[in-house]
Amino acid sequence: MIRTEPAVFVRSAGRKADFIRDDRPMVVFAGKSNVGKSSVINCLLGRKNLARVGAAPGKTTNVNYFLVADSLWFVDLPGYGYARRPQAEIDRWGRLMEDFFAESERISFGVQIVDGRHSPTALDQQMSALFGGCGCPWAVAANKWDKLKKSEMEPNLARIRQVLDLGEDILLVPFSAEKRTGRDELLGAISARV
Ligand SMILES: Nc1nc2c(ncn2[C@@H]2O[C@H](COP(=O)(O)OP(=O)(O)OP(=O)(O)O)[C@@H](O)[C@H]2O)c(=O)[nH]1
Ligand SMILES: [Mg+2]
Repeated sequence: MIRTEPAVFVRSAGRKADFIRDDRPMVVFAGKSNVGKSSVINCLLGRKNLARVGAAPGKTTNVNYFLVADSLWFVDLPGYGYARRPQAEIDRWGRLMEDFFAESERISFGVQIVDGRHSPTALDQQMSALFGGCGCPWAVAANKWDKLKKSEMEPNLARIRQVLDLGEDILLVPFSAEKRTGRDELLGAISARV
């Protein structure tokens, strides 16, 4: 299992010139706004508020880099799909993601975070296609799992797998950043690839 300490915030990049490029493996976290990307990162790293958990959705509009145990990067991508954003900001997000995924050979492992309660959105599907198309190993975390009824669990997992068109080889982890459900499983998957 990878070491998760110490973890430090290093940089917030708003343009490609500021992306961090070095030889350390990069684990990339993506998902729609407010789905809990920052919370999942905090949970994996065993920290309370290293990646800032936003009160207002859509707050993380830059690519945020965290250096873990001096040996790998955790990268918090800006969230997508928050409805009430100005078009200019949505366009900026699109360009930033395009620039980021243009260098996708640098991604050692991708973690797509979806809301375990709901069917994935069209933007979630696009995100899956980006990870699937870039050739990097990746996994999906169905977050906020603590909010599901028992009877919803199996059907929701099946629906997420189907809507995102995940092959059987793609790991889908029920996750709760709040209860730490799925933490060991996801850390294990990351550890195997970095
Ligand atoms: N119940 C529950 N709430 C969660 C969980 N994960 C995150 N949340 C809550 O969801 C809200 C959003 O969490 P963030 O971690 O800020 O989400 P984000 O995806 O980083 O949001 P942006 O950076 O703004 O796109 C916060 O109020 C969290 O406390 C979870 O597993 N269970
Ligand atoms: Mg965030």
